[in-house]
Amino acid sequence: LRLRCSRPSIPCLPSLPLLGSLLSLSTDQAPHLLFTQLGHQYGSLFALHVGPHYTVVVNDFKHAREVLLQRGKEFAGRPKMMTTELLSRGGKDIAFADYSPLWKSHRRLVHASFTMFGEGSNKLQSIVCDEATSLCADLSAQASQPLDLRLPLMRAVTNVVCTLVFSSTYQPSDPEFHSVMEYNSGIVQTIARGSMVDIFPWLKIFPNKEVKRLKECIRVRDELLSRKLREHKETYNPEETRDLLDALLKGQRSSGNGSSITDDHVLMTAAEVFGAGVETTSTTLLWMIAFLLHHPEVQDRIHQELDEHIGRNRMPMLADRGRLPYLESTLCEVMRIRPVSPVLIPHVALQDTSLGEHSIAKGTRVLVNMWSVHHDPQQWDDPEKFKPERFLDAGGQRVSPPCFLPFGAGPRVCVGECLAKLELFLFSSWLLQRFTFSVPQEALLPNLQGCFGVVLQPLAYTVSVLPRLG
Ligand code: HEM
Ligand code: PLO
Repeated sequence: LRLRCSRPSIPCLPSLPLLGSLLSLSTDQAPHLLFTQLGHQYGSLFALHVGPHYTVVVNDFKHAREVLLQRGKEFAGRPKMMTTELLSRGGKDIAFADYSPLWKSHRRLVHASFTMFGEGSNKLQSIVCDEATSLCADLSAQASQPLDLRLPLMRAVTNVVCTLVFSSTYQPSDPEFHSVMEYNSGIVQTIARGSMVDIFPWLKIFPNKEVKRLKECIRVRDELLSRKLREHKETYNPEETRDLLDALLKGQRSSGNGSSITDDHVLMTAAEVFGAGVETTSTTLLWMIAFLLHHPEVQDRIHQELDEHIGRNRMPMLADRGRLPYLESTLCEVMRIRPVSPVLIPHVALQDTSLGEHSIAKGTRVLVNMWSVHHDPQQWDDPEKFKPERFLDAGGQRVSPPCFLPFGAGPRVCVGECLAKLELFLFSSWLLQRFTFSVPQEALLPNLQGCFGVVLQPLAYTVSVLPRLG
C-alpha cells in the first residue's frame, strides 16, 4: 500500500466540476495537435477530464508501447460513447465493442476469414487488380480535365470490400453506390468527433441535430445491409464460403447455442468492415497523391523504380513488393506524417494497473496520440519533412522503426492491416506505373493540414492525370 501511495500522480489539466477540463480545451485546434502542444507544457503524459471521465493522454512512444503492447490486455477495453453505441447497436461490432470473451471470438472469426481470402489464396490480389484495371480506365477516360480523385478512388476501394464482404460490385452510376457514399460521409462527419453528446451523455434527452443526422444515416445503412444479409441467408450453402458474410454465417452456426454471435453481430461486423475498408484506404491514397504533388522528385523516383524493376509491359503484382522498396517507403512515410487515425480509438483500463511510474485505476480512459509519436523529434530527424528515404537503410532495403505504428499494436491492432497494405501497394503501383500526377494549371497545391474527424482527411483538391503508357 505504501508503495502505491508514494507513486506520483499524472499531471492533470485544471478542472472544473461537471464541465471537466473542457473549458481549457475550447480551442479550434484538432485534438491530436492540441494534445501534442499540451504535452510540451505538461509533459508527454498528462491527464484531463472529458466531461465526467478521467482520461490519460499518452504522447510518447515509451508509454504508447506500454499501453498497446506490454500491458496491452490490461488496456484493451473501449469506452461506451453515445454515438458509437448507436453505430454498433450497443457494441455488437469489433472496433467499438468493450473487451469480452464474445468480442474475442468474434474478432478471431473475422481475422480468420480475412486470412482465408487474403494471404492464403490469390483471390484478394485478383479482386484488387480487377478494380485497379477499372480505376485506371476510369482515370484515362477523364484525363483531359483537372480531377477530384475522391469519387473514382472511393468506387475502387468500395468495390474491393464489397466483393470481399458481399460478392457484389457497383457501376459508377449505381444509385446504391451514391447512397453508400452519402451515409458514409454523414457518419464520418458526426461520429465520435468529441461531439457534445459523447462528452455529456445526458444530453441525449435533448433533440440534437447531429444525432438526428447520424441516426438517419444509420437507418439507410441498416436497410441496405439487412437486405444483403437476407439475400445471403436465402442462398447460403455450407459447402461454399463465397465471402465474409458467408464466413460469419458459418461461424454463427458452428459456435453452438451458448453465448454466441447474433444476427446483429453479423450485420454490425459487415457494416464495420465495409466502412473501415472504404474510408481508411481511400484517405491514405488521397494523402499520398497530395504529397506527391508537393514533392515531384519523390514521384520521379517512384517512376524510375517502377521502370527499372517492373517495366511497362506487365502490371505490378504482390510478388513485386520486395522489388519496390522506395514505393513502399513512400507509403510508410505517408502513414507516418498523416496517420488516418491520429489518436487511435480510445482505450480503457480493464483493471487497476500502471503506466510508467504511475498507477492507473480500472476504468481510466487512455488516448494514445500516435500523431505525436510520429512527429517526435527525439525519434525522427526533421519530423515535419516528407522524406520516404527515412524508411530505407544504407543498402536501399526497407526498415521500419518500432515507433512507427499507424495501425496501432497489441490486442486491439487493426484487423484490416494486411488487407490495407495489400490494397495500398497494388493501387499505388498500378496508378504510378500508368500515370503522372501534377497540379493543374492555375490550381493551388493541395492543403496538407487535414480535416480532423474519426479519420484525418485531406481537404478536397484537384489533380491533372497524364498517361505515361502509350
Ligand atoms: C482498428 C488503422 C484499414 C478494420 C484500427 C486502429 C487503427 C487502424 C489505428 C485502432 C487501434 C487501436 O485502437 O489501438 C488503420 C489504417 C488503415 C486501416 C491506418 C489503412 C490505411 C482498415 C481496414 C479494415 C480495418 C481496410 C477492414 C477491412 C479495423 C477494425 C478495427 C481497426 C475492425 C478495430 C480493432 C479492434 O478494436 O479490436 N485501424 N486501419 N482497418 N481497424 Fe483499421
Ligand atoms: C467509417 C464510416 C462508416 O459508415 C462506419 C465506420 C465504421 C468503422 C470505423 C470507420 C467508420 C472509420 C475508421 C475506423 C473504423 C473502425 C476502425 C477505423 C474508426 C466510422 C480506424 C481507423 O480506427
